[in-house]
Amino acid sequence: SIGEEDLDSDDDTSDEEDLSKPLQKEDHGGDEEKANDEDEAEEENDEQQDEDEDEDEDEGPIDPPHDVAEIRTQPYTLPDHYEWCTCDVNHEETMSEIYNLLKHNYVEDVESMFRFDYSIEFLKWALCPPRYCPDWHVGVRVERTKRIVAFITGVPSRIKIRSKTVEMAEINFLCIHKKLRSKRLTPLLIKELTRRVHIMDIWHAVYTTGIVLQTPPPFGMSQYWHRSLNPKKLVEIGFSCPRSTLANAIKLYKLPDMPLTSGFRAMERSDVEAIQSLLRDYLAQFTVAPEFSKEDIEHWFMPTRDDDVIHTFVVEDPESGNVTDFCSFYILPSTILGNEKYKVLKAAYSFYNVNTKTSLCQLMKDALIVAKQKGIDVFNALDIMHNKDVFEDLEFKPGDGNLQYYLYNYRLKSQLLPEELGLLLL
Ligand code: MYA
Repeated sequence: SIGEEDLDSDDDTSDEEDLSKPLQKEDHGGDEEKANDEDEAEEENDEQQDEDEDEDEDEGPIDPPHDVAEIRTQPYTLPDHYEWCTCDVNHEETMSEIYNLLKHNYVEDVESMFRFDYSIEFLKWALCPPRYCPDWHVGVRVERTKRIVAFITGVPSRIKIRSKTVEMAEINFLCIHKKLRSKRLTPLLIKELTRRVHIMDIWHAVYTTGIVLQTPPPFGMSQYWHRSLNPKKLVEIGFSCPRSTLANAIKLYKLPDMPLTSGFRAMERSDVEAIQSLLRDYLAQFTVAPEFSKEDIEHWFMPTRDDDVIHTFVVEDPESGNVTDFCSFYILPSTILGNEKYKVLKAAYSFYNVNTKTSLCQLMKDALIVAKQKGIDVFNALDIMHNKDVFEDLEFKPGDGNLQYYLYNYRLKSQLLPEELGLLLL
């Protein structure tokens, strides 16, 4: 039987039978799978035809939108013993199930030293932006035990690609229980989510992955850089290699106790419009970037009182009272795998930063200072937007993690450089 602890543990194999058999059977040609394949073949033919028609367009949608009435209303068929579920993010028990699935089975670094540990509050924030669609939070359960074993999500977003605005779904949190890997459940999850997105008359998506996928090719690639805030712990857990002595590292990474910029303070609700306008002007220079409504800004940037999820700081000009700059970062811890002394790596990730008056370097330094005050061990940033400009001065070091950017059903004429990317996915 599939006990709760069995599925939550990392190394248990007692439920192997229950979890894998039906899928293997279906893999070898069950009727339902065949029915799905036929649907798929038909859809692929359509797509190919449309692609051919659009051949000489070097940039834009690949497949034109369909009539929503043509989209199948029934979910795709899962292998025997599994069922789809729509995960209600406002349901505490469901959220703790998803949290546990991800905690034990989501993204790890290449050496399996760390695994993302998205908090429940983080997941709620990430999955419930304005206009979110509950149907796009898709899970797969074992029919008998109701255990969640796979997950994928989408949230709506407006993405500006050069001068065009495209309605999209941002896809994230694709996860399959370790014991159900390599059984081609992923294509089924993607197909079912695609159907649910299409039904809402949305025909494009954007997503990032740590690995390079073949089709479609990525439209952009970026690299993670890391700024040590707690060098002793980072060396002890094997995150950083000691370059010289620990004493030297501590000296190198020392930061002032308080932010340096006068007028630097936590964002308040009354800053929403200022941030929206600063961000709109700033993001205009990038080839691909989100467009945020006022509601979006409030959702994505406003720190919530009790949560350690998103932090935004503004610089309010002491003379004019205007907000001239802001920086933001989100908190995403990782489980440290197999370390006796430390269990959690507290990491902050740079989100969006806009400077008009303060230098970007000083603004980001203040972000490091407040992150350090919050007990963060490492501050991570991608080399997108203008981030690269501050890495050297602020002692960021390049990491071995890359992030690939993809668009679904949209072609760009050439691959973008990191500095042309103005989009950050969680
Ligand atoms: S990225 C985060 C992905 N999650 C993890 O890395 C967590 C740990 N890993 C796992 O849970 C599993 O290993 C996963 C694969 C689930 C990744 N994106 O089921 P399979 C293809 C897309 O036998 P498994 C994120 O969340 C692979 O190339 N496809 O494989 C964004 C192969 O296809 P093909 C992926 O190892 C997600 C097929 O799956 C990925 O058991 C964006 C094998 O399936 C990946 N990260 O499970 C999803 N990894 O044979 C796309 C493998 O064709 C969204 N594969 O090469 C597309 C837009 C949809 C919406 C459209 C709306 C209009």
